[in-house]
Amino acid sequence: MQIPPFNVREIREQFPALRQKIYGKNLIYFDNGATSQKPQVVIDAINRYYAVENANIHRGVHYLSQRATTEFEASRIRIQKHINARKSEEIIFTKGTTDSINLVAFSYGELLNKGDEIIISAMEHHGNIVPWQMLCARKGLVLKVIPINTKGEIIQEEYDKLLSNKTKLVSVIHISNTLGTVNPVKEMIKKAHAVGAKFLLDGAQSIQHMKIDVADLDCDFYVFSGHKVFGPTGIGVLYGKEALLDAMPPYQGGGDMIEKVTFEKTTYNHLPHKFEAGTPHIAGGICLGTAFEFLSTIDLIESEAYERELAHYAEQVLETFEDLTIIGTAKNKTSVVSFNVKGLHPFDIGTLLDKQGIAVRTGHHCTQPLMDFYKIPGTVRASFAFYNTKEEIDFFAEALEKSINILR
Ligand code: 7TS
Repeated sequence: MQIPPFNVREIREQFPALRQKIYGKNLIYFDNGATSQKPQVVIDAINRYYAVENANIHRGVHYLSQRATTEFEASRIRIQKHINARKSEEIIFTKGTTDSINLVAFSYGELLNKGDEIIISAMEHHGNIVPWQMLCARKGLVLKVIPINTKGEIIQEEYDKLLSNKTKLVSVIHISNTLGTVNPVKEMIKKAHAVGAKFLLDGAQSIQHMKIDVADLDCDFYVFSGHKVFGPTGIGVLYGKEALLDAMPPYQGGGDMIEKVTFEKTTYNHLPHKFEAGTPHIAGGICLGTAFEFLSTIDLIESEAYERELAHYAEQVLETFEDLTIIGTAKNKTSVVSFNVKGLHPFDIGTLLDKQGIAVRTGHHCTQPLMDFYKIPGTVRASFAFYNTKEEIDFFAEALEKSINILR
């Protein structure tokens, strides 16, 4: 299919949420790091599913069940193709990024032994910290943290020092949800493999901002949430290399994940079903496929460049403010601008921006250790998607100035 030229106006038209007014003001949605808005095709697909397609999957002889099964599995294949996985069996549907990481922490964790080491970075989301802490407590493993510099970049020399033959897994955020840093993960994956460790890439903030190719990256696991990539909430993906997923024990037991059950012994289903116990989020799975169908109509090389330009423009505008500090100044960054204004609390700024129709996130962004590193309670975060515009950033800057004047 020919991808049309990147056109923000045409893309915006597909997102009904962006047309609404909040407190009588045009909505400016700068909270895409938390969740993205949904295009009309995804909303229609959700309605259509529940109106006329609803049935349980992998079990019915009847027409609707077979059709839902076909669509659910077609979505898996669409996602496989989008991220260039070798097989659709390598795509496991989960509830989201957090669920995917917990699955790996439990199941891959079962293969690890006392004294084995796991490495994460200092800029991880709680979802990529706590599951490893729980695993370490359960199995007597050691969690190591790669430090970052004040720009918000992983210190590669420190990473090199932490890697050893004790390292069994490295789990790192691809793009920081708080700082916007794009980590040099391809090189980091190579280094992990050189000591025999596996690599999990937290793609919660990357799949919506760049073309992902898991074969090229050579990561062992890649995880993301459907709701941040223009799809429904409650659905997400764990990509894993087949041999690794095959070697891992099931995470949860129940229907669908079995081959044969007797009271004496149960054998498990093959991939991907081994990791999908119980009735999955069928509508979510199917409509996540629709979200990827939508993504396939967008030139992701162009949109990535456009989003970098938006973030850069926002930084330039914010730098003109007195007493404003941008948190996260990595050389390679995109889509996120976090900041603080001296003497003002992020929450107060966020509240006043909201009254002007602008949605930002304030607080620690589920990265409390990162806030501790910068010795701040939180930030105001504007996070962009390809449907945002420079005009919105200009309006945001005016609104910010008004807010600061009110608070001072
Ligand atoms: N990892 C990263 C990098 C994230 O940004 C998030 C969510 C998660 C994991 C967890 O995703 P979930 O869908 O399972 O909740 N990040 C954010 C955020 O920045 N603001 O709200 C949620």
